Amino acid sequence: MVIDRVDVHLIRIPLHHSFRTSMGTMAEKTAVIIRLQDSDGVVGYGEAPAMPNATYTEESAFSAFQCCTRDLAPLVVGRDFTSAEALLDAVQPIRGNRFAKTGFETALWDLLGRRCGEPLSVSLGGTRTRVPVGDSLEIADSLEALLDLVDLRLSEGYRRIKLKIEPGWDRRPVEAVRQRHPDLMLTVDANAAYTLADSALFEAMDELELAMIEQPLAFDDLLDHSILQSRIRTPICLDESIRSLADTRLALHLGSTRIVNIKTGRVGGVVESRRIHDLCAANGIPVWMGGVFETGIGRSFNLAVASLANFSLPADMSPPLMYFESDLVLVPFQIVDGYVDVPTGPGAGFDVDVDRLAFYTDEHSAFTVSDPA
Ligand code: OSB
Ligand code: MG
Repeated sequence: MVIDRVDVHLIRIPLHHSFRTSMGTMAEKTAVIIRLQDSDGVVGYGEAPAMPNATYTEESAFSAFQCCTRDLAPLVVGRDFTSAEALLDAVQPIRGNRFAKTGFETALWDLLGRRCGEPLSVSLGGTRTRVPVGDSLEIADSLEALLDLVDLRLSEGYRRIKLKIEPGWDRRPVEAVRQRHPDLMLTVDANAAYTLADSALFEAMDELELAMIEQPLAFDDLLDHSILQSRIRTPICLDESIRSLADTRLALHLGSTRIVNIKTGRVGGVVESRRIHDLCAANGIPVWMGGVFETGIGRSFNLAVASLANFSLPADMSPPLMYFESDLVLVPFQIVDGYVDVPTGPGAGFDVDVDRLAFYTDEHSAFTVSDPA
């Protein structure tokens, strides 16, 4: 089985509303969608769910598109892969660029699963059949608007609420939500907006009984996180700082984090996600599946990974149509009673809407094996 054809699509989908965090305001959904086709005509799709700008990690969807077309596709087309690990070996010469690699790695998982008719969660050894979900709430225009949105999400069944915070929007909104919902599983996410000089703020937050504080400090500073964690009772959960198994080993060694947010895209794919999951499980560190506003394609891989046993906390798994004008899969997943079912179809278990993929494609490159002369 040889990868005969690679298609790289840069997609851009309008949002219903922009989404504001300490990283800035996101105005559109972007991603790179990878389509792999093998010599038997079997097709797999994957998603590199990178943001419009390099504000979350060093990659943007535009840089990921460049990496996919210039660096990765030539290493993949014409090759025969029997496992995701073999593909990761082939792209190993390319440094970093984990979102871009995830596009290819997930597409191969989907293709291999379709070839043998096995759902990805089964291939991975997942045990959960459904995943509890929480929502991530943007920085609101007012306290009233925030409180109304929390009420709405709780009425929709969400099992955890995460508030995006930044300097000037932290103590007051978090206190207001806690006062109104004393028993809610409540978390905050700073997306690296603070420094150790803000320790007093986080010490004061201990009394709000947050389930975790996500990435309070710089994206690349494990040492400061370990110092902050030693000063507060609330668990720190690293997001941006965990790019790999090696980062996770160091963070656990330093005591920089007590919970780990795993995102398939941020860590370079399903294989690395499972390695991080296994290491955390062995060390008694709970993990949960984060998100980067994936389409239904990327969310399906996240759901399969989140079927692993140590994914014990609610995932960021709101339906793409809550944010985007349109999704790229034919059948969007539903939240039922605060849970989303793990897909059971072959591969990642979705069907791509090829017309919508074409409609939202801004740039496209195709690679084929040239026929021998
Ligand atoms: O920090 O978890 C984050 C979205 C984009 C980039 C980073 C983050 C987020 C979210 C929303 O919080 C998660 C989602 O529902 O996809
Ligand atoms: Mg985060």
